[in-house]
Amino acid sequence: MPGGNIVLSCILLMVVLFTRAIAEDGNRLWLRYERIANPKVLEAYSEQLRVMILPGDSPTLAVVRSELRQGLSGLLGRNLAEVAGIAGRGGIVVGTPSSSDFVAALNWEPTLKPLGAEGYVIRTVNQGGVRHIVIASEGETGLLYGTFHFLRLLQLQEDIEALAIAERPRLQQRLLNHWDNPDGSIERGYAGRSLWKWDELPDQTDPRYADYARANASVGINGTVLNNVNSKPEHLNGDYLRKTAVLAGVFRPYGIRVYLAANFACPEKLGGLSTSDPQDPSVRKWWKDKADEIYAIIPDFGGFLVKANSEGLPGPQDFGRTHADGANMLAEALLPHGGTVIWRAFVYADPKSDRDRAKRAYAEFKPLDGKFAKNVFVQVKNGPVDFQPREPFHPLFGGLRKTPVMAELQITQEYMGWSTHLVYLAPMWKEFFDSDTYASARGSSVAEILASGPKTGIAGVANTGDSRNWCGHDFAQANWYAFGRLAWNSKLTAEQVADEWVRMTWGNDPVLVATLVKMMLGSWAACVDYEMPLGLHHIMDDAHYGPKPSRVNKGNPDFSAVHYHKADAAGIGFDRGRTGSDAVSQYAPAVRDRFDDINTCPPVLLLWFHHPDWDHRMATGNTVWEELCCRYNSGVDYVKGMQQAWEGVRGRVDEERFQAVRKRLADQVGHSTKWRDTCVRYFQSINHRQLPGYLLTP
Ligand code: GCW
Repeated sequence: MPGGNIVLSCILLMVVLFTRAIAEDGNRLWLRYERIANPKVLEAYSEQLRVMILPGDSPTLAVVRSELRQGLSGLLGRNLAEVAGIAGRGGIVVGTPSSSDFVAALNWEPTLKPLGAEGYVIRTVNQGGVRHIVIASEGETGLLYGTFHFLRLLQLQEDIEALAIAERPRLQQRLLNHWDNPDGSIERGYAGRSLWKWDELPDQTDPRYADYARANASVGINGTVLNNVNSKPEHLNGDYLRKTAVLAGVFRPYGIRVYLAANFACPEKLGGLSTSDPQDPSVRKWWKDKADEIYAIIPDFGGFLVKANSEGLPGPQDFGRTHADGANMLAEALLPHGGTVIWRAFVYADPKSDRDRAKRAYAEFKPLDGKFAKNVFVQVKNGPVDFQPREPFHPLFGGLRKTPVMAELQITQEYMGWSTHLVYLAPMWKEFFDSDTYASARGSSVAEILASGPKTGIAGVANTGDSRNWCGHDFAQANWYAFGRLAWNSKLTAEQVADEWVRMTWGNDPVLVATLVKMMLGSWAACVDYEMPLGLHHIMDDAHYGPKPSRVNKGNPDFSAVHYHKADAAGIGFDRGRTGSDAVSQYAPAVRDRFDDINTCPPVLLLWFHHPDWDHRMATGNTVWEELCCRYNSGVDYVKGMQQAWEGVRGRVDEERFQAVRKRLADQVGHSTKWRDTCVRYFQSINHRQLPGYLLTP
């Protein structure tokens, strides 16, 4: 019967469309706004949230309105009426003292002013027996952040009966650094191609640009460096600037400023000058003109990020000048426009200057402390080598006392299993923030140092790409989220952040939440253990993915694994103590002494700072060799444990993401096993010790 076929086809089509509409491909990140399943919570919220008062229609307010509508209709399953005034119905009021009469009448300026344009309050206000929730700020960006905070409370199903929240970011500049190239590739990117479609810009804008900005705003990220620090001069030509201006326009309502990585040789490469010497008047003029050109089309341009005299990039030293000379020249060009120079300290000159690469950045930058212009940041990676699974904090934190220092964290997992391994990085970042530099008697943790002084900031090397779920691994989204949350407030715990992220991304089912949070919290320590335990570092292969402890580079020790682990028949580890490379002396005396003494050096950094005998007994009672084997093995066991735990949540999460994560966990088990076996066998071939029984099974 033909009619029957048509009906059947229609039904099939609807099924297909419906399934696609609810596709759980991770694209919605932590902003899913699923309808609240708990009837009690839903009822309480519905009671409280009847109307919405949000006067004004600036671009940022339009974003606030759309977010509130989308969030509330999703979470509550109904739309809130937007009304002009309170009329006996409780609701939500959003405004600055100038956009909203209601807010102005509250006379909250004394509270709002110190919170600044990005800070906000969320308070329950009782008026005439009716309760309202007021989100107020001095600035519209603050309203946007407050709105996301409020929606987060609902996503977490928090009690919203009597709210009294006041927030402000601890750091001013909270940036993502994209290592994206003009050809669409991403250096160390594992989630597809670049989000920026340079060939389509400026005429076409991908809807994902706004989605990207929205996700960043939801965690308080307020700036983005669009291009790779290994920067091509063309990024500053007129064509690219016009494309950049379009992106800046999309991001602006979300409180996000655009920055560009600048190639120091631009005056020669783009401008046709015969030099890029920062002392040359024509070079200085070239940069001033370039800054004027940029600000004419991007009035809120953030500034330049510069990698100079590092890994083959040009820089002021090519002309016999210092990093400060180079940075200050750019600072001078940006200053009239309010722009910032972010100058990277990731340099490791010539191994002949010092065999220990970990010391070279400090050696170059410490003497320049106090010589940088006011609108310059020095951007320092968390550790002194290069985003290794675990490093001690970089001695420039605390070392640079008169220079604003911005921390650079790596969200993309260059050395930690790319987007194949589940590795939640917040515990690592917390360890870094909490490290005491002893730079002064009080307030000397890395977090406190970052937050002090007139200019403060942090950057994270982005892990985003054009894959549907943004980050490749569904759990890698947690690192983007955690970076933003900790940049806003480094006092949050890794557990709190994981808990929030899991609830918003996967659901509020308590079994699910407990399982996923537990998996995440131990995953970084496990990765350190199965890759480079006890302070081992730089023993990976060329791709920075697999193990290669046997790697030798005769020409350059910086690229030799054997140079970093120094395993020999007697022992293992890089002696950086006072009688070794003396890297410890770049730290304040209290830190130096702690690292220098093998008995007080944290065991997790033992082989970073010392070269103990294989039979040296550790606090655990194990010898170094036993401890090393044990760590390698327990790292792999942890991954197997995650795999098992994940099987246990089947049915509690959607099948699509369940399978995607399941596949990656299987790969991670295989790959962590490869790390363990390669490294343990390699070291055994050097020390000829027995393998422990648990590693003997085939
Ligand atoms: O970690 C290393 C990476 C390079 C990177 C460099 C840097 C952008 O392997 O890919 O280049 O650090 O941070 O400049």
